Amino acid sequence: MKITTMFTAALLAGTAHAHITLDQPAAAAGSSYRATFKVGHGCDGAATTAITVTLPDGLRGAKPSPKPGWTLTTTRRPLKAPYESHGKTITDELAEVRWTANSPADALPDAWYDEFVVRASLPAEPGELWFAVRQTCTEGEWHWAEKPSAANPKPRAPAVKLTVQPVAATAQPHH
Ligand SMILES: [Cu+2]
Repeated sequence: MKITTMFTAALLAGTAHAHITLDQPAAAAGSSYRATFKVGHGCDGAATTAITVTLPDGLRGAKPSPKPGWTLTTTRRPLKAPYESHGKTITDELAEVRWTANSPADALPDAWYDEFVVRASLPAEPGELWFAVRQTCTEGEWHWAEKPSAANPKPRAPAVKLTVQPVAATAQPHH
């Protein structure tokens, strides 16, 4: 009886416990995508003071949204394969975005909810993109960076997955 109760509780926690996820976990290849990272809780009750997102390869023209009360910092990395855009050769790309609360009063309490946004163009090829997210709190942190595997299908701190879908055959022509 006790074991059954614990198992049920764990299952409920698994569904109710939202971790960090995307508002739109799937989008069409080649589309302009608004990656909205949903932060539903802190670290074991502690308030969130920073969110750091590592972007996967393959996005183009990624731009983070600033947030009132949070300082936005970014790092860039050189591209393995530079490309042309608007008549310019693009040789580097956004690698990491960090939002840091300006003061304890700006931090996100465990009981509150907020969203952090990066806009980017998705790759032309369908597939999976994985974002690693570091969630820093007043005490402790989460590093959402584990990819599910056969050995560990439900990691404790999963990375954030975006499914890039094939463009539907019925899609409207580009205009
Ligand atoms: Cu969670």
